[in-house]
Amino acid sequence: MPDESTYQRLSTAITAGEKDKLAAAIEAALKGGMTPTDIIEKGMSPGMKDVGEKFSRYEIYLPEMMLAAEAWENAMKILEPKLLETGTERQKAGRVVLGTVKGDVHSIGKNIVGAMMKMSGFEVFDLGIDVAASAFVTKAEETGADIIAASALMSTTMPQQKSIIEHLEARGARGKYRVLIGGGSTSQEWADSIGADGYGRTAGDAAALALKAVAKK
Ligand code: B12
Repeated sequence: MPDESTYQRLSTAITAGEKDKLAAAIEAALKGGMTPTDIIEKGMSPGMKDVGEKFSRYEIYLPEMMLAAEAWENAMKILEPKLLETGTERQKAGRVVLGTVKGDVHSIGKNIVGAMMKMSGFEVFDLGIDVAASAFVTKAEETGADIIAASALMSTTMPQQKSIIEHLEARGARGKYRVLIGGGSTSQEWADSIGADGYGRTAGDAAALALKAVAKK
């Protein structure tokens, strides 16, 4: 049975950037029957949110933020295969071109979005981080994708999501793809203002939105 102390252990290990403690807490949580999604969403994510808040209050600095990110990435080596195991074996739901926009190196949220989409049956073409708007469009054309999903964590990089839509329009291809956006400071209002097809607050939302988008297509 998941309990508060398990979530607390996971969160504290992220905040402290302690990768061995985090790995041990994850093993214990999995043994106790907690799902990988709950471990991520209810344990690790609140810890990472705390890291962001402490960073903006100058209580921690870049090296601490990097340690937290390292602990997270190490944890995903345990969790991602488990996430995919719980995914349904079904026909491909569709194709997604995924990436973090130009100027932005944040990969953690984007990677979870990719894992959740794979879990929902999508074929995911992950372009990585710092991806130019034109590269999203080129890859979508090349793979015959249904969806372009773009992550942006910073207020300075959000305009790149708009740039993807502008590139699609310039190539006369806007109608061919559903554009989903998410990450950090983005919002439904931002999605509406740039003419995106959907905004997701969490990776779970991202997968649900993607399924809805292909059903509509
Ligand atoms: C970890 C981290 C880093 C790590 C990233 C490591 C990595 N491999 O990703 C490192 C240390 C490298 C880093 C660097 C920097 N960072 Co940083 N970072 C963070 C931090 C603490 C956590 C981000 C994270 O991974 N969260 C956990 C994941 C799970 O959440 P998420 O990314 O939001 O993703 C979820 C949802 O948003 C959604 N989602 C995400 N993408 C998508 C896409 C779609 C399509 C959909 C539908 C949904 C979706 O699903 C995900 C899962 O639920 C945030 C704080 C914060 N609260 O976001 C700051 C933060 C984003 N960073 C910040 C800054 C300023 C920087 C630096 C400029 C610092 C510096 N001085 O160098 C550099 C940026 C360099 C660059 N050019 O990109 C600021 C940005 C401020 C702003 N609003 O513009 C933040 C907000 C911290 C702060 N409070 O000031 N960072």
